[in-house]
Amino acid sequence: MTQFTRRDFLAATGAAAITGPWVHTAHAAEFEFKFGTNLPATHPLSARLIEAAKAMKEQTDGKLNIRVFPNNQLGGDPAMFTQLRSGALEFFSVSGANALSSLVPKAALSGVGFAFKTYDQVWQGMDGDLGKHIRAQITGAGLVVMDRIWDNGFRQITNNVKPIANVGDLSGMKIRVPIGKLWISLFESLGAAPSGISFNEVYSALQTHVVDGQENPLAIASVARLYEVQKYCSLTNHMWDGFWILANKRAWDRMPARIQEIAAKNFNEFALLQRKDIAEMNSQLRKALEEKGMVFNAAEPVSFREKLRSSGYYANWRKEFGEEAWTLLEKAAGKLA
Ligand code: X2X
Repeated sequence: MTQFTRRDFLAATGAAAITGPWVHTAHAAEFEFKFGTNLPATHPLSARLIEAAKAMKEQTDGKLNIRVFPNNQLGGDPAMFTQLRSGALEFFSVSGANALSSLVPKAALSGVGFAFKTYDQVWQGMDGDLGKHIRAQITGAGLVVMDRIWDNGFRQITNNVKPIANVGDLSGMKIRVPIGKLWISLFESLGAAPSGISFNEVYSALQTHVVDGQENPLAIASVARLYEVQKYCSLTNHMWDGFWILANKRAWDRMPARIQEIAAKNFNEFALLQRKDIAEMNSQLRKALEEKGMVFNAAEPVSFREKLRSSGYYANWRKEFGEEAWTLLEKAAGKLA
């Protein structure tokens, strides 16, 4: 079988003669890149990335075509992160306290337990000196990172055993956390029995009772249908979490400056829309999840913070992150211990 290639086409028609707007769609884009995410296409992280990619394609006359692969289609977070570093994947969104912290330990800084209390504190820190400090570490590790972090949200605990009202209720509970030292340490310090499991395995781990609970913002409990396999939802707000937009450096450097600018501008602009989506969802989803059968309660944070102080959690992480980083976190979130 003979194949009619692009070269044959150009030879047959005479490339110089080709003009007109239809030409853009007839050619492959100059930069065909993949973007992997761990969340379903309906979650604002994936949905807004798809929109951002479309805007970039339009604004570069089709030269940059980023295809978004949501829902762990390219593998779980550890696999996607490996692919990003090797160049098999060009773009990846990841929480700083998740897979990224295995390479850049300081990226976990923004995930310290019971640090941020309000979104004002979060954006002041992450769009300010704290975020700048973290991005410098990420860049130093050889990755490209966009300026604005996208929102995951304040995390809440769901489980099948009982409502978590104070820290004692977590005692010995088998709870899934993302794969990251800071997360394991947080839940161990709170007295629970955490396991690091990548997000693509969470639904089945809950369904088969490998673990009794997990913790995520309400938007994820909703779009990933965790309410089907979880009964209680306790509003702990124990950690704020966000997604850095990362690019493989060799892939990024292949693009001319003009296209890099268009890509960065759109990632950073769509970040603001995505943050708004998440704030709205997380403030409105309680009722919808209650209608699906979840039982909500508000946890009281004082006993949790007290346990973190007395267990040495804050002191240990302060040492781990160093004084400069810790001061930046406290400048944004207030004194921790
Ligand atoms: O794995 C999770 O729980 C998630 C989706 O919130 C993160 O990416 C950290």
